[in-house]
Amino acid sequence: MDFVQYDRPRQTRDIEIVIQQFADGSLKDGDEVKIRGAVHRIKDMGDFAFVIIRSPRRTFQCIWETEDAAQKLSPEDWVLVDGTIAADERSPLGFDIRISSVEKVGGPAEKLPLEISNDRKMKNLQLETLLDNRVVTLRNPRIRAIMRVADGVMYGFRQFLREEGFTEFVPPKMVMGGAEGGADMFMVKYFDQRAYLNQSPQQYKQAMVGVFEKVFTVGPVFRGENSNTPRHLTEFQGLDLEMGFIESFQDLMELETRMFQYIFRLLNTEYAAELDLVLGAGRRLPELDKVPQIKFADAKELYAQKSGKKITDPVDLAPEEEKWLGQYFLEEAGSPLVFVTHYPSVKRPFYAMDDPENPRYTLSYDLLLYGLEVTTGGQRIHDYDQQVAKMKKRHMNPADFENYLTMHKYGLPPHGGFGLGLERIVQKLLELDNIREASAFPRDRNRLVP
Ligand code: AMO
Repeated sequence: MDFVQYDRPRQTRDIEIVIQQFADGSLKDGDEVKIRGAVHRIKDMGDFAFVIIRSPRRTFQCIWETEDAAQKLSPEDWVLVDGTIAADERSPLGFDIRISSVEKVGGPAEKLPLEISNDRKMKNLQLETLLDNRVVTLRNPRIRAIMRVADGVMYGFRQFLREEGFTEFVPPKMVMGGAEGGADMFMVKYFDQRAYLNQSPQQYKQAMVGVFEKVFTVGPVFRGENSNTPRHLTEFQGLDLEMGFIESFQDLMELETRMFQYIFRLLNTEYAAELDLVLGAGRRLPELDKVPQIKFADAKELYAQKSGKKITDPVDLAPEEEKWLGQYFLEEAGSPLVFVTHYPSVKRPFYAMDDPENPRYTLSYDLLLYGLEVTTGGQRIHDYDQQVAKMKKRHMNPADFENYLTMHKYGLPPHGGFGLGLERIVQKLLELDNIREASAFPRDRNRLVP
């Protein structure tokens, strides 16, 4: 019988290990090393060449004493390199690698349509061109650093919530209807009936409160947003959580503040190289200390008062108003985050709990990050009769929501939660003009490829 031999020692060829060993002194000038990666760029110097190799998190320089390097290798060749350490203080790693032999194990069948190693040329390209060629443009060090930061935000979200005692679950993506209003859902043919792509895990995260009390989920959320704006995708990654036994929706804002503190610190430490590449050398995210909160109605007043403009829409914040509020609290409180609380009931879904002190408003909030809404959250109605009454007040037929109401019928604790859009967070943290830059393979009104 054959068995899988899973514990044989493997040669990693990992440059990160070489760097560590050079730093701790176990590798020295002249020692043999083996590494792997993609050929990022070749600089032919006549009787030798600089070969820049790209590994998953960096690019580094090798020296190849050969006269025809550019004939033997081309950009995007995948190579196994044997060589020796050539200590050099001018090198960012403290050493280059002198190549003794190269084995090519993969490579392009055609010349690349873009010079992905040329940052200047890449910066001048239209976003659509970058997106059309995403399979290769994602390999550009700056662009892939954006995706690594997205990894960091998801990692921080999951890690933080686990430490807080939350359990991860996976909701279905194909559903019969929506909880957010249902207007902008994508329909799919489901055998001989209609199904929709879920526009939020809302119903499922609430139901899971009855199972695990504190839950979260990370996954795609679909919105048939017809508008092509710099902040909307038709498929985005939702970071959603829900928790039971809250005393008030203030508990949610406290949790979210600590969550952002955790994510910022994680990015500043473990993702520093990526922040250097995207924001500029040495730039880090601010230490979050005090995060302001303001009631929706007061925020409207404040904007009108300070900007001298009239309140046109009393129940919603326009993008310019969000931007202005973000700037105001950044200047006044030094905070990139501001919670806007007590949104008007008419603008919130049927599940939002109204404020008993003033039922025109809800116990809910939006969180702005540098002036863009990145979160919606709040306390939900957990009592069956109260939920049915609110539906009726809205001229909704509770019978149509029988499925949603099952959890209320059989009992839920007081609870609330919030949902964040991953790409919007990355967009704002990395100062990107367009949300599409924050998605590896964005989906919008006009884009279904690559
Ligand atoms: P909401 O609809 O506000 O709330 O969505 C939550 C967050 O998701 C992000 N977002 C988007 N990101 C990119 N493209 C879009 N088209 C898009 N739409 C929304 C935003 C937004 O803040 N169930 C509630 C959440 C809750 O109360 O728990 C909900 O879906 O960052």
